[in-house]
Amino acid sequence: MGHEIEQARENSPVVSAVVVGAARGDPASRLRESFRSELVKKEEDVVDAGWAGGIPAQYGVAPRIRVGRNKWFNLLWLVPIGLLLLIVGIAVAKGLRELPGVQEFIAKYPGTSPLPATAPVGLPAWIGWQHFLNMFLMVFIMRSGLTIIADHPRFYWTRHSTPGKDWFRVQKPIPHDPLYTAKADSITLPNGVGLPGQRHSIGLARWWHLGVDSLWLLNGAVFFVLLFATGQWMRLVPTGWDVFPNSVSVGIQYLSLDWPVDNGWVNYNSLQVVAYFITVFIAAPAALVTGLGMSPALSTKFRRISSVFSIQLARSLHFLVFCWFVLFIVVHVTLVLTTGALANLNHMYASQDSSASWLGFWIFAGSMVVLIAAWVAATPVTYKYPRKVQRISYALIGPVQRLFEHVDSKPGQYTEKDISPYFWHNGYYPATDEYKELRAGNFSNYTLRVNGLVENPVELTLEQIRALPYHEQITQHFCIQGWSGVAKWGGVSMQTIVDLVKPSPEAKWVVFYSFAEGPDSGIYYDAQPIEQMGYHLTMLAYDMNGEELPYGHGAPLRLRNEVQLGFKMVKWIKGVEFVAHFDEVGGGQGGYNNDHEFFGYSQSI
Ligand SMILES: Nc1nc2c(c(=O)[nH]1)N[C@H]1C(S)=C(S)[C@@H](COP(=O)(O)O)O[C@H]1N2
Ligand SMILES: [Mo]
Repeated sequence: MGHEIEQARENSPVVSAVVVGAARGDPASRLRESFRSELVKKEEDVVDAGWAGGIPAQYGVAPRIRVGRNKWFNLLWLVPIGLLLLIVGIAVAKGLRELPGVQEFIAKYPGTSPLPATAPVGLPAWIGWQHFLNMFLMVFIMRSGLTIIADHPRFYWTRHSTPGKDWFRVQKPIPHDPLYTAKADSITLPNGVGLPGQRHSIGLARWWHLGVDSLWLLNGAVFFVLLFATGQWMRLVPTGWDVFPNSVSVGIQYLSLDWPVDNGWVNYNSLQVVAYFITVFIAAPAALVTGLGMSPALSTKFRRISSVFSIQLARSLHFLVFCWFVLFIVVHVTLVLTTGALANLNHMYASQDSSASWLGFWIFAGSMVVLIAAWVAATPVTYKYPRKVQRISYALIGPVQRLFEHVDSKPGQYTEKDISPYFWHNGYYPATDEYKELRAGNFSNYTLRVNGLVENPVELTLEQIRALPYHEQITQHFCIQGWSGVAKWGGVSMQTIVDLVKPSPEAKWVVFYSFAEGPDSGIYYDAQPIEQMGYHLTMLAYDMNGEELPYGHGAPLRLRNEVQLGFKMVKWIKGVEFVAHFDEVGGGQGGYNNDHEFFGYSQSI
């Protein structure tokens, strides 16, 4: 139904009520004037106490899981409960081993499945290197991932991010204030845990996360190739059903504290094989797939997949993959160190089968020194050289981000029944007298100025904008912080504006200026590639969910560009300027958050 209206209105001829502002008595020179004089010229180049408007630290609460409708279980209880279960488990396992049936079972399934005759013996040096690189890179991936979570410390199962429907939170319940923002909800992480960890340092955390991810994936790809080229895969992939009874047998043996005799140099026990298999062949690929599942560009392009595998499902599963890795690391390290540490370290770090030599231990110790030094240095170095961190990471992940920007956004539409019952607010509300007066006058004196490198600059009243062909879309919003929501947006397609002003060939970027200032003063703005202005789902909205765009969501006019993250969708727009390049505007990074908080300008993932 909605789409039919949209079609009908889009096919209507351009209404001729559009006139330039000069007709309303404004001097023609104003029409050419750029709002860039209201921007802060400086780009941030360190993170210090005054950074991001001096956002004060705010700590969350202990992690909680929702049980039923509104009961919350504090996960710290898992510590005593886990200890209790361990003690009970040990007692039960010890008892079991007294039973003749269990003894027969363990004799039949001692815990190790035989390997094919062609399986390689021993661990070559490349596995040691890959193991170290994998561990080293994962430290930064996991820490920066925690900082990303801390920016919206809640998980949901559906794309609606409705308060009270979160299944996990590290933050208090959402307050009833209707204008509560997602930024206000963000939390600080204890020093040394997150990367960087300061409250709302998600811009830098994402550079770490995505940049190191690309190295981790490269390391993983090399690992997979070598695994299959050398036959080492046979040691990690279960090849018979007996892996299950053997795993149970190993479990009972471990729990009864009478451990199986292992020879990891030749063959892992079945529980190890299962754990390694899950980690290498399920968890690692799942980390990639669930990570990509959060991309606005890919979710818009592959809307059908995203309808089922929504950003929030992807985000929740991404977090559960993280939990698996944490659990794996804790158990793995504990067992490596308690089941013949010297031999185990010799296998992995010195590629030799010896339980007497200390070589493996010393190489391991050296690698730990490197890891801990990097761990300690990462946050302070990031605060001191944030632009370097950004540049290095952008060199790694930028090509993929730019590639995904060119996807077709058209499939990304939803239907009325998909509209979210709650849509988060975000950003800094406009506080200028100019905006307050306009709002008090119901925006009757509002004008949108569209100028820059165009043939026909215009200044349009809201009435004139409303007279342009109507465009409507039901689409999903992806905030960089992690929440999402679907809404119906009504207004004018950016293509209509482009046709009206006729950009000159030199115009390559389009800058949107807001009435609202950002936390570091200067008005909010964002620059976007001109190519995306022609996308079917790029529009200026003055309606939301069938009503006038509310104050909190950007009245009277806000941008929608559905291949991008939410921070690019400027609210309370007062001007649009076509420019050759954004480096001449503001701090030169392509947007307010880019100048001040190290966000990137191609944020398709
Ligand atoms: N002027 C202005 N526009 C802004 C912001 C802002 O701080 N100032 N925040 C952005 C961010 S981070 C998001 S996620 C969306 C949120 O839009 P909503 O409040 O309608 O959900 O607005 C974007 N537009
Ligand atoms: Mo956002």
